[in-house]
Amino acid sequence: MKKILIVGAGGQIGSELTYHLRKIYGASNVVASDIRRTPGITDDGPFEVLDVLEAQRLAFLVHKYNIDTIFNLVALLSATGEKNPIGAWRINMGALMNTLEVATSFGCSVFTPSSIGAFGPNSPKDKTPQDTVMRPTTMYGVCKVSGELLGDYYHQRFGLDTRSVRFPGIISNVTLPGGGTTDYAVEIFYEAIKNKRFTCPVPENSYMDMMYMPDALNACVQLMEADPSKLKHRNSFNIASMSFTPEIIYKAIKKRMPEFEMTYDIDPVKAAIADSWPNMLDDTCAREEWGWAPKWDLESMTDDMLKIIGQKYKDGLLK
Ligand code: VAH
Repeated sequence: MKKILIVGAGGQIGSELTYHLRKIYGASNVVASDIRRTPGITDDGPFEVLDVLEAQRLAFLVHKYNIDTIFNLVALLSATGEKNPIGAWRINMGALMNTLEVATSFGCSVFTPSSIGAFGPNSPKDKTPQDTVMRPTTMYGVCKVSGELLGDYYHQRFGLDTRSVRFPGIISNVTLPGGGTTDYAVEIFYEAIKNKRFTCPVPENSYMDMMYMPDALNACVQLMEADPSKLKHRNSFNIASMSFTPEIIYKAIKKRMPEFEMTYDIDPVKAAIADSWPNMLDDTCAREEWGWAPKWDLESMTDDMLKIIGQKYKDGLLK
């Protein structure tokens, strides 16, 4: 990777991936783009306003910056997708199709994340295999499975270098997620510090795969830098690091903040989505084919999140 374009750079992953890639490859070699100017990421490197549904502008930017790798992070997430399924399909698949077509024209490599949301209630729940039945019951999941199939098709049919990981819920402390079923696992930290209480929308025994952002960012780079001859899979790799329920994360925080209290006000849409997803993925293929090895677990992530978010409130960066 030498000249990178991030599409959807203003989101939860994109905002941190931009900084991460700029540290590795040099700020001028990583072009951030999003549908509107995003404070922060426009500061220390090239930024372009891009509605990725406009294929001609995407092609113009790929040509202008001589891009060789595109990270397509544009997605309406699971819960939002259920409120606007047509919009989710149009945006998620429109962004991907334009990315694949432009990348094929210019010979770029493409990274488009998939998700644990690509699995459904008929997929094995525990140690979910890399290759298994995938019948998701959300529009987000349908988009993710379709995206995986399209990524492999463009690789097999046109020789495009497409790669992808099935992200779990990602926990981070820079940009809040929006519209996801796993967002509670981020919001709980902010509420614990700010209000010492949290009302959880997901049932107490809903296991879901989760991952701390630093591991997610490393996965993006490691996979895209991997030796293609070693890849038996491409779209998309199971990756896993931790799996927990709301009760488990509540107890981890309470151990550190005894005054923290949590109640439940279940969101039926999020409950149904969480119930349809796996408990924990089997990530053996990612470990064997490109050396995936997460560094963060529940305890270390909880310590780091409370420390960083607590400091932001102390410094007045959060209200
Ligand atoms: C969501 N955060 O909840 C996203 C993610 C695995 C979950 O895809 O929709």
